[in-house]
Amino acid sequence: MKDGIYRNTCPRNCFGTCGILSYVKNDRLTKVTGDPKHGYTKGRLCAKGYAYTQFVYNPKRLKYPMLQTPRGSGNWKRISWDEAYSVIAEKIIELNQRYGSNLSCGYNKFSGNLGILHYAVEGMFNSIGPHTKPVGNPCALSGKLAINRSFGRDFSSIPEDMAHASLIVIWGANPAVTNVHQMKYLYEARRNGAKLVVIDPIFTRTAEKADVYIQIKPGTDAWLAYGVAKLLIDKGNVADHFLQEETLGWNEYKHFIQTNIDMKEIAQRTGAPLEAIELLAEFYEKRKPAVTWNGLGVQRSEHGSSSISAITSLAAITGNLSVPFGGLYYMHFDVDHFPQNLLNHQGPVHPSIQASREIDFSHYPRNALSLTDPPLEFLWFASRNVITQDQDLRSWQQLLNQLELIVTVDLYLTKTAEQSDLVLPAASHFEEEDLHVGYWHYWLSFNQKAIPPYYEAKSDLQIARELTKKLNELSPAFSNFPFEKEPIDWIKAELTPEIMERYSLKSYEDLLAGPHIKQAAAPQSIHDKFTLEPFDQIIIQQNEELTQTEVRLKPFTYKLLTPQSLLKIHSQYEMIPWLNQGQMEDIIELSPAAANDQHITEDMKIEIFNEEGSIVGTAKINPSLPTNVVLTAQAGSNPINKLITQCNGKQSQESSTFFYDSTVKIRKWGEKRV
Ligand SMILES: Nc1nc2c(c(=O)[nH]1)N[C@H]1C(S)=C(S)[C@@H](COP(=O)(O)OP(=O)(O)OC[C@H]3O[C@@H](n4cnc5c(=O)[nH]c(N)nc54)[C@H](O)[C@@H]3O)O[C@H]1N2
Ligand SMILES: Nc1nc2c(c(=O)[nH]1)N[C@H]1C(S)=C(S)[C@@H](COP(=O)(O)OP(=O)(O)OC[C@H]3O[C@@H](n4cnc5c(=O)[nH]c(N)nc54)[C@H](O)[C@@H]3O)O[C@H]1N2
Ligand code: SF4
Ligand SMILES: [Mo]
Repeated sequence: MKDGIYRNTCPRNCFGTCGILSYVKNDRLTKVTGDPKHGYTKGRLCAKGYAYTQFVYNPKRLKYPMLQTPRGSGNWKRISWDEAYSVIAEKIIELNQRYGSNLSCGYNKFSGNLGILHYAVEGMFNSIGPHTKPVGNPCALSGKLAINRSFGRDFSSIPEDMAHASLIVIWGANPAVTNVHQMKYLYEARRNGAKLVVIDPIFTRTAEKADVYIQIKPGTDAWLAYGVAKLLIDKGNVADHFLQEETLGWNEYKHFIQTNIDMKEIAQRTGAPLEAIELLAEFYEKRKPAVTWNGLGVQRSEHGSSSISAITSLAAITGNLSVPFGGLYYMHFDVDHFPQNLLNHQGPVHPSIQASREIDFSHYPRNALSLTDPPLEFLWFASRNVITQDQDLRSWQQLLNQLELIVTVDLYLTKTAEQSDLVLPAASHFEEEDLHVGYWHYWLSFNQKAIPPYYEAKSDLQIARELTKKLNELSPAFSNFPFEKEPIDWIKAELTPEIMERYSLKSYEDLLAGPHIKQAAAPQSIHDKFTLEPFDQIIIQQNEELTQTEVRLKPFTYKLLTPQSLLKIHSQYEMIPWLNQGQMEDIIELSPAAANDQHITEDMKIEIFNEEGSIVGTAKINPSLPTNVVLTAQAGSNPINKLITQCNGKQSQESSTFFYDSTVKIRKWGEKRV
C-alpha cells in the first residue's frame, strides 16, 4: 500500500459509525484520528477508536487458520487456508449428500462488524440454496416494532438537531458511555439553557450530568409515561390540533388514561416520587421543543415494547413531533433502503425445499436443538461471540456439543472460537474495503483498504469467495456465489442512482473525499424531514399488557442489570492494554440494603446465582443502586451471560432478547446454597 492517509469507518455496533483517518507508513498503521469531514463525529473518536493501532497489531490477534482436535481441548494446529477450505467444503458436500439439502448447515452472525460487505456471510449461505439462518434482532427488535406501530415505519430524529432542544428526556439510555459523540450536542443544548432529565434505575454517568434524575424500577417506564400523560391531559396541556388531525386513536387513549391511571399507584409502581413525575410533566408542558429519547435499555425486558410505545405516545401528546427541533430518538434502519446485494443474493432453487429454515436469534440454541429433519450439523460463526453475548448458554453448550463441525471466523480467539473445530482469522476494517450507513446519524461513509492483512487474515467477503471456489471445485455448481466480483464491484452496486441522489454523490469516489449525509435528512427543520418521508398518522395504542407491568420480585431476589461498558463494545477490546487491564471484570455491585441482607461487606468475594449457574466476583457496595438491583459488566473471563435466562419462555419470537429480565440471588463465596 502507498504511504499516506486513508479514510476508514469504525464498523462497530455503535451509534458513532465514526469516520477515521488512518496514517500508513511502510504498510503499517501508525496512528488514527477522527475524520474532520464527518459532520456528526467532527474529527473525534472514542477511546476505543484511538486505540486501533493496538487492536490491529495485538499479539493476541489470530494469524492463521487453526484446527483444534479434539474440539475444546486447546490442542490447536496451524493449517493452510486450502486445508481449511477443504475440511469445510467436504463437510458441507457430505451433509448435502446425506440429507439431500443444505438445511443441516447454518450460521449465526450478528454485530461484530456492521459494514454492508459483511453481508458476505449471508450471501455465501444463500448461494448454496436453502440452509438454516437466524432472523430477528436480539438487540433492538422490541423497540423497532413499537416505533413501527406508532409511526407505521422506522423513525428517529436527526441527532445534530438535539443541540436545539429546550428539554431532553432520556429514558433508559446511557450516552455518556454508549454514545459519546451525542454528548457534545447534548452539552450544546444545555449551554443554551436546555434541561436534561434522565430516567434509569442506575445513577449512570449520564444521570450525573442531568438536571433531574428519576430512579425508576426496571420494567416500569410505561407506567411513568402514562403518569406524565395523565397529568398533562388533566390540565389540558396537550397538542389538541395535532392529536385530532394527525393521530389515530386519540380519544381511546385519552379515555384509557383518564379511567385507568391513578397517580399514587404510578408512584408506587415506578418507585418515582410524585414530585419528580410532576416536574417532568411541567417540563414537557413548558419547554418546547422537547426531545424524547427511547433508550435501548428500556426494551430489553418483557414489557419493553409496551414501554417504548408509551414513551412514544407521550412524545406525541406533548406536540413535540410537529415542532421544529422537537423529536423522538431511537435508532433508524436506513441501511434497509440500500439494495444489500450480498444479503439478498438469490441462491439456487432446491427441487422440493422452498426456503431456508429460520431460527429466531433469541431462541437460537433451543430451536436449533429441536430441529430433526435434518438436524443442524454444521455451524458457522462470524461477527458473533455467543458464549459471552447470548442467553441460554446451557442450551448453547448442548448444541455445540452435538454439532459435527463448528467454524468461527474472528479476529481473536474468543470464548466461542475456543469451542470451535476451526478458527479462521478475520481481517480488521483497515485491511478491507467496505461501505457504512450509520443507525443513529444519517451519514454514509467509505472504508478504504489502508494496510495489507495481518499475517494470513482475510475479510469475510474474501473467505466467501474462496470457499465458493473450493465447493465448486469439489462439486461443480454447488454454489452460485459471484466469487469473481471484487469488493469495489459490490460497493458500486449498492450505490444505485436513487442512493447516489439521496446522498448527493456523483460516483463512489466522492466518498473517498469524505462522508456524505443523506440529503433530505440534513440538519434542517423537522418540517422538511416530514415532507421528505410523509409522516404517517401516529397510532396511539392502549396496550393490554400494561396492567401486568409491575415487577414483583421474590424476597432476596435481585434483578441482574448488565448494560454496556465504556471501554468495550460487548466482548470486543478487552485485550487492548490502553483500555482494559482486566481489573474491573469481576466486580459485582449491590445496594447497601442487599449487602446488609446477606451480611456482605465491601470487597468480599461473593457469588450471584440462579437456576442457570453461578458467578463469583468482588462485592462493591453502591449506595445509589436500587435495593433490588445487582449490577455487573458483560463478557470478561467469566461471562455473566451464563446467568441470563430464557425468562420462562415468555420471550416471543418477535422481540429483543430480555437481557435485563434475569434475576439472581446472592451469597458469600463458599457458602452452601439455600
Ligand atoms: N462503549 C460502548 N458503547 C456501546 C456499546 C458497548 O458495548 N460499549 N454497545 C452498543 C450497542 S450494540 C447498543 S445496543 C447500545 C446500547 O446503548 P443504550 O441505549 O445506552 O442501552 P443500554 O446500555 O443497554 O442501557 C442503557 C440504560 O438503560 C437502563 N435500564 C435498564 N432497564 C431499564 C428500564 O427498565 N427502564 C429504564 N428507564 N432504564 C433501564 C440501564 O440501567 C442503562 O443505564 O450501545 C452501543 N454503544
Ligand atoms: N448480558 C448482556 N448481554 C448482552 C447485552 C446486554 O446488554 N447484556 N447486549 C446485547 C447487545 S445490545 C448486542 S448488540 C449483542 C452483541 O453481540 P455480538 O455481536 O456477538 O458482540 P460483539 O462482542 O460486539 O462481537 C462479536 C464478535 O465479532 C468479532 N468481529 C469483529 N469484526 C469482525 C469481522 O469483520 N468479521 C468477523 N467474522 N468477526 C468480527 C469480534 O471480534 C467479536 O468476537 O450483545 C448482547 N448481549
Ligand atoms: S466504538 Fe463507536 S464511538 Fe468509538 S470509534 Fe467506533 S464507532 Fe466511534
Ligand atoms: Mo446492541
